[in-house]
This record gives sequence, C-alpha cells and structure tokens, in this order.
Amino acid sequence: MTETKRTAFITGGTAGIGAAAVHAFAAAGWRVVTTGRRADRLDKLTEALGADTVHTLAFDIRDKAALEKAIAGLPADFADIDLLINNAGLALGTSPANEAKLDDWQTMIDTNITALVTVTRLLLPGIVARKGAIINLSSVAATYPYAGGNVYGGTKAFVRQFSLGLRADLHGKGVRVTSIEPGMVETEFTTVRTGGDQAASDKLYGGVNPMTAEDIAATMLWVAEQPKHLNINTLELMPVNQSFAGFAVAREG
Ligand code: 8X3
Repeated sequence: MTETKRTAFITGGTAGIGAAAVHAFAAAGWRVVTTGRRADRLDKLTEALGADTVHTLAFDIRDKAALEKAIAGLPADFADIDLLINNAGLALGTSPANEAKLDDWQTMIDTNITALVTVTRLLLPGIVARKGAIINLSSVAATYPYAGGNVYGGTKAFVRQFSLGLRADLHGKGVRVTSIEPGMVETEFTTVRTGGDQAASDKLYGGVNPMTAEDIAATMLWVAEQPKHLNINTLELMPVNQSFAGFAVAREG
C-alpha cells in the first residue's frame, strides 16, 4: 500500500525559520511546497531534499496575481494542502513612530498582513475540505509592546487575533489553527530589520543564547503532529535569557 504523505505549504522558505521548517517537515515525511523571492536558495532546497519532496515557487508573496497563479498551477502531487504555515514576514526599522519610514510600514503591512490573509483565503477551502491546519507565525511583539516595535508589533497582533478569529469561523469544521509567538530567534531577522547591519544583530543576540530557527521549526512540527482533536490556540516562546521589563515612566520638570 502506498503511504499517503501529508503536504505542508510553507511561505518564506528561503531562510531562517521558514527554511528550517522546510527541512524539519521533509525529514518527518511530509511533502512541502515553499515560496520565496530568492530562486537560487529555493533551488538549493530542491537539490538537498529532492523534487519528490519539495516543490518551490519563486515569487514575491505580496504579488497577488503571482500567488493565485502559483497555487492554481500546483502539480497534482503537491496540490492537496493539509497544512499552511504562514511564516513569511519581516520587521523593518527600529525608529520611533514619529521618525519611522512610511514605506517600511507599508511593506510590513503588505507582507505580514495582506499577503498572509490572501494566501490563507486562497488555500482555506481545500484545508477545510481536508480538515487540515494552519500555523501562523506571530511574535511576542503581538502582546508586549516595545519602543520601535510600533507597526511590526501591530502586524503581529493582527496575526494573533486573525488566528483566533479563524478558530471562531472554522468552528465545527475540524480545522486546527495555531498562533506561534516567539521572542528572540537569531536568524536574518535583525539584519533585515536594520538594513544589513550585522554588528547590530551580533550585539543584540550576543551572550543571550537566543532561540534558533530549528527550535521554532521543531515547535511547528510538534504542533502539527498533535492529535487531531487537540488545538493549541497560541504558543509563546522566549529564550531563558529574555523576559520582561517594567513600565517606562517619564518625569516632568
Ligand atoms: C521578534 C521578537 O523579541 O526579537 O518577533 O523582538 S523579538
């Protein structure tokens, strides 16, 4: 009897948590469809994992027409998506709101919110039909505001609340939805945020022993492989060396 493989659709598979998730799910016997802008990196995934296991789609996730075309054109072996992992997203800038670049805000909203809801809406009928699952990558920034987090935190709060809203809408349909909310994970996240400042990234993570992309990928796999009657609504993770600060209080005079 041929084994029925489950298929995961992982956005943003070219680096960091997304790439680690592609490897983790492939190693666990899943088929994986993954998206990303950098075709050379996607080709390396195919070389490493094989075209029977991974199917890559090179386009910008913000490009709705390209997304619709890619999903409509999935080959038969990869067309039945059981699990959507909305991983693609980014932070841009650490400036206070009164100095931040509007273009950065727009890019974060377009990627972290608009593209995420678009791919979700496009894949949702199939996921409902298969009683599948969705894992959305939010952040501790959804819950805990910090200076310079402004729109980034806002987009991640959207992701958390959208995940919970999906749970409400999909009530009784057997679809699981989880919002995973990590704190500090050392990936390209901070070099992207700072426009390529490796020293800033090294300083931020130095001595922290931050979480790794593989930690979060293993968590995603664990969530996905829970029994079907069990839904993890939200899951917040931090490295041991990250916790909380008190309120900031400004004093006049
Ligand atoms: C980012 C989380 O803690 O690195 O999503 O700002 S943190």
